[in-house]
Amino acid sequence: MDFNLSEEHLMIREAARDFANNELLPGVIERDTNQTFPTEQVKKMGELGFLGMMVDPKYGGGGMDTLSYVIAMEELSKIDASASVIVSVNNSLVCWGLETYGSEEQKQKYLTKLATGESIGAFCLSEPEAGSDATSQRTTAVDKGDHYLLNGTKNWITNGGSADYYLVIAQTDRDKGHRGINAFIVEKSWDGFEVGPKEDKLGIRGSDTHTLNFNDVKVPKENRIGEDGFGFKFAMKTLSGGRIGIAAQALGIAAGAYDLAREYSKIRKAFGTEICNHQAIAFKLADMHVNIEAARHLVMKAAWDKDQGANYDMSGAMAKLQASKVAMETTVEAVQIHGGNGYVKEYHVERLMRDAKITQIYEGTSEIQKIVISRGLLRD
Ligand code: COS
Repeated sequence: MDFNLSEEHLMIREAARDFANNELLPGVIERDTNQTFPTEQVKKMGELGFLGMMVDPKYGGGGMDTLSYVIAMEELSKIDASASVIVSVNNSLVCWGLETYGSEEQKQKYLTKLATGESIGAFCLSEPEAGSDATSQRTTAVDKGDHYLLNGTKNWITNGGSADYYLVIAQTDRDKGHRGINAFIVEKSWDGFEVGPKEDKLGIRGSDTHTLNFNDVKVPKENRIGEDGFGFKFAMKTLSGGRIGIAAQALGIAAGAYDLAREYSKIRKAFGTEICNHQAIAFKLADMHVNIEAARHLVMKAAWDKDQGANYDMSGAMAKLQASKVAMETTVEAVQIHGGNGYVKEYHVERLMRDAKITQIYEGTSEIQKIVISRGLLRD
């Protein structure tokens, strides 16, 4: 075993850290307050290769491994989780799904633009009545010969208003249950596609989350991903990798809050000394550090599993379950260490605390991760 990062991984960490501090930190509070999508920052992340990190260079990607991706996700998320979720969705849910299961034509037409950040993608599985219970898709895609007719509503879609291309999961044959579900590539400009209201969220307020409506949208047959009926498995397989990205995001939120709390504890004085000299604070820092380091090992193990070609359903779920719990606990403690200042936007930790909560909900709630883990444990 080797716990050292390679030169290349260290360089990626440095590049992501620099970008986060120089480009994401300025204006992060205002973007959160005003729910402003980080358009300029996303453009730059595309230029630097953060939006298609793992995609084969022949499709415009960085050709990197999953470990590189989680390292970058951690660094970006320390500063701006709204920006990092855009990175995560585009890399894990959209580019990976297309590269792994898309046809050559689909890759040439869509992946080449998504991997470079020229276009942005969204992943549309959740519905008003199909969140955790993902097989209960109400959106329909009726087979009309040379095209499908898509009708329905998708909810809580990250990049909902800003994406160009949408991977949409829909039911084609209800009698076949989950085996009658398909996944499609839908273009924003198509007739009948409508971006609905933007959500006013607790956290990750810079990312743009929308309801989407599909009213008789004609989707050409060649835009179906994989064989007829592959859509549910496509969604599950893609989400398994997405969960590693969100686990890395949660890790970054926790690590960012810990960094701020530690620095603050070294300058804030109470009872005649810096508060880090009080065990009440020092022990909190010790707990935070241990929890973060343990979560980091789970995140890296899941990434390593994926890079080895091993099954990562369970390790990804474990990483997300634990890292999101640590993100929540650590950010609450970081606010506590900051005292009154922790409740004030200027100190960043209140935002990180609000941002942390979604990591226990999206791409599978913590309860869903426990289903995946426990089924995995009891399978044999
Ligand atoms: N990879 C490949 N196939 C998978 C899979 C995976 N990770 N997980 C499930 N499947 C397959 C199963 O093998 C099964 O296929 P077969 O019947 O051919 O064997 C099929 O998918 C249905 O699986 P299952 O019977 O386990 O479905 P359930 O309805 O019990 O649901 C959970 C399984 C709960 C794990 C799934 O619905 C889920 O992950 N829900 C959460 C969805 C989610 O993350 N929503 C957030 C939206 S994105 S922000």
